[in-house]
Amino acid sequence: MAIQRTFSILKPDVTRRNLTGAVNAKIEAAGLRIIAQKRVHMTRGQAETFYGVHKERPFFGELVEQMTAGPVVVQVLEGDDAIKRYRDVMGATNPEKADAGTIRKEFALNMGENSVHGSDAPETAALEIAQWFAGNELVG
Ligand code: 3AN
Repeated sequence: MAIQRTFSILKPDVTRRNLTGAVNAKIEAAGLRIIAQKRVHMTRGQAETFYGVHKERPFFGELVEQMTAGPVVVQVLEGDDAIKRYRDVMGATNPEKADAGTIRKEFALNMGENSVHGSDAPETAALEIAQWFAGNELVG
C-alpha cells in the first residue's frame, strides 16, 4: 500500500484534559508518523469553513461551538494507507460504538466531543492540509 498523508485534529476535549500525549502515543503505535503539528485556537469562521460540508446538519452549531471552545492540535500524519489506518485507530464517530483499543473508545466523551478528526478521502485530506499548513511545514 502506498504512503499517504492525512489530516488530523486533536479536539478541545483532548487539550482540556491534557491528553495530547496519550492520543499521540496511540497514533504512533498505529504506525503513523506525525510530520507536522501545531496548537491553534480556531476562530468561528475557521471552524465553519472546515466543517462546511455539515452546514445543513442539525448538529452544525453545536459542532462549531465545541471546536472553538478551546485550543486544538492540528496535525499531518503520514504512513501506509494513512487515511484508513487513522480512521481505524480513531474508532466509530459514536464512542459507544467504537471498538476496544481505539482512541474514541478510550478517550471520547460523546458524539460531539469525540476527541479526534481524521480525513475521510484523499481529496478532503489535501484540502484540509492546505487549510492549516504551508508546504514547508510538512517535514516527512
Ligand atoms: P467522523 O468525524 O467520524 O468522520 P462525521 O464526519 O460524520 O464523523 O462528523 C463530523 C463531526 O461532527 C464528528 N466528529 C462529530 O464531532 C460531529 N457529529 C457527527 N454526528 C453528530 C451528531 N449526531 N451529534 C453531534 N455531533 C455529531
